[in-house]
Amino acid sequence: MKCIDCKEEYEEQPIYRCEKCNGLLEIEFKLSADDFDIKKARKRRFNLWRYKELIPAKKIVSLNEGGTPLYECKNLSEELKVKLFVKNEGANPTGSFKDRGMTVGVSKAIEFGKNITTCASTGNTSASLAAYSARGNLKCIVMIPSGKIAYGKLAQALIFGAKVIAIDGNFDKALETVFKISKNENIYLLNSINPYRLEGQKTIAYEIFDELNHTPDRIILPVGNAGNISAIWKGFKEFYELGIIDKKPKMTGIQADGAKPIVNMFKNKKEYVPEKNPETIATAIRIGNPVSWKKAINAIYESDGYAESVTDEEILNAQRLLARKEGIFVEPASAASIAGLIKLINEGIIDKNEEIVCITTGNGLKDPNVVADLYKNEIIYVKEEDVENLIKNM
Ligand code: AN7
Repeated sequence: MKCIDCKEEYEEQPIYRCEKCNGLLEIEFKLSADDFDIKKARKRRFNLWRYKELIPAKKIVSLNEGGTPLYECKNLSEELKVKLFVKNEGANPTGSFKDRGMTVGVSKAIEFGKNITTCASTGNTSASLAAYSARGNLKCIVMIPSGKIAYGKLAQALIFGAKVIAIDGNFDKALETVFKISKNENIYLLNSINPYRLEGQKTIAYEIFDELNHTPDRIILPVGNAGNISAIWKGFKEFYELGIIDKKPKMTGIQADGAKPIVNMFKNKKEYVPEKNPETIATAIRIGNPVSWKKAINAIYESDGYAESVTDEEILNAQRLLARKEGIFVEPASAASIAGLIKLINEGIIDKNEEIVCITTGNGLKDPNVVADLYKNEIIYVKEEDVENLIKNM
């Protein structure tokens, strides 16, 4: 483990920040082409553990995560005049990319001899941690912002048997609270500040190359706590260092207008300032003080990428567009990537014919209420005897 600021190195151990300067930690490999043979990996089953030589954990707890589909979106590509792929992370076992981090993180909790896991969450992290903890026979405590998590995610945390604590306050407040309880030595903190989580999530990059056989021009994804953009960038950098790829993509992060501290920093070339009262319909990314902001901003600058924000209306329009043009149903936060794509095309930041992979991070079924409310007027109520007439006039 290495501090991204002061570069202090640590043996593997359950710590979350640099003990010298409080900086973020990262897992560093000394990589050489002899350690990992992509041809050999490709003969294995298509899931995250195909890349086991590059993952610093033993596969102790798994639900067959990763190996998610990369869809070529012909209809939207034609409409938007780019070459668009969607990597649908909603196809993971609990319906979000968080499962990639949790198979590694919960395996690590067991390696470190912990018996309780915890996290603060806007929903998906808690659903995933609860599932992997159940499978690993660990107790699990999750802190959620009261009333502000999507119904499907809450249902998951509850059915998997986590102790669900609803905090009167937002995600940022919940995160402060779990930091305090994770000083207890039986407890392992599995928010994305935990660098092992990112070691699982970086495999999104590996898989994109694995399926395309080359690097796309750009990756677009929603940014909340900023772990995933950092993780995916790390994955591409590692494949580059290993000589597997000779080009890296532009990392492009999308936040919601009501929760955009990283976009503000990028666009105004200013210091990082947290957003005190984050607000958006995309509750997954309703985060005002993203813990990994520094890793994320590094990823954006190093990759010549971009950061943009979108309105709730743009998010909901993109959610509908992706569903109706491509048959892919994603939760609002995930639709932010498509909304961001459209905005950046209109702004001229994205060139025509660019090859782009949008990461749709969570399944649409996570948040059924948003859709049920918006589209309830599309239901056609008729008497049985009137159905035939209605169809004739369609
Ligand atoms: C669907 O579950 O932070 O930038 O506590 O659920 O890596 O935080 C969720 C985040 C994007 C943002 N899309 O990823 C949580 C939580 C979906 C998400 C993000 C989240 P990061």
